[in-house]
Amino acid sequence: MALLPILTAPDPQLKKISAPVKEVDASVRKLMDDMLETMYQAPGIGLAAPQVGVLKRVIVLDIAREGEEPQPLRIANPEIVWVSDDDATYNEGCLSVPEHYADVVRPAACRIKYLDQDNKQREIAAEGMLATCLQHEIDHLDGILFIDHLTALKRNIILRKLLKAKKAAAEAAM
Ligand code: GNR
Ligand code: NI
Repeated sequence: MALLPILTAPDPQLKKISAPVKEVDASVRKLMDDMLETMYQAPGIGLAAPQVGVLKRVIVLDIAREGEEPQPLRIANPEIVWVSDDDATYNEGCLSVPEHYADVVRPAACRIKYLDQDNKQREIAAEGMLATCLQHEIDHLDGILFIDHLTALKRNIILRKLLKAKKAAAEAAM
């Protein structure tokens, strides 16, 4: 296993659309395992391949709480096949938008069709935190960050702060 560097906004890679995997083979399984290790270490409850610079439709999640049995999910080519009419609001964060949090409204429940780590077609029904997190991760595969669900004003305030922090970090490294 290996830790992968996590890209932060603004970064053009995070705006790109990722490509489906042909099948979940050993190399995709290794990517999933490296992403899980990176996610646990961050720590985070989800991670999408484009966040580590890999433009493939692969996501991993684990919404188990600390002290609970880990429940890693390895997902390729996720497709939302149903969303509920009712919405839910969660205060979201993102490893690619460090230290910023905002309320995002999304469908409260959803059903996702995907390929698991054994290349097997599966479907899951999700609600609550898992539904939010799945939609957040699938957004990443289409170049969408949670800040894209905010007003342009709020988004630009956050992006300017992130850019400033990046410039300061680059300056400090010289
Ligand atoms: O760790 C994460 N926490 C989180 C909290 C609320 C809604 C979504 C998330 S996902 C985030 C990790 C991440 O950036 N995944 O892309
Ligand atoms: Ni994210």
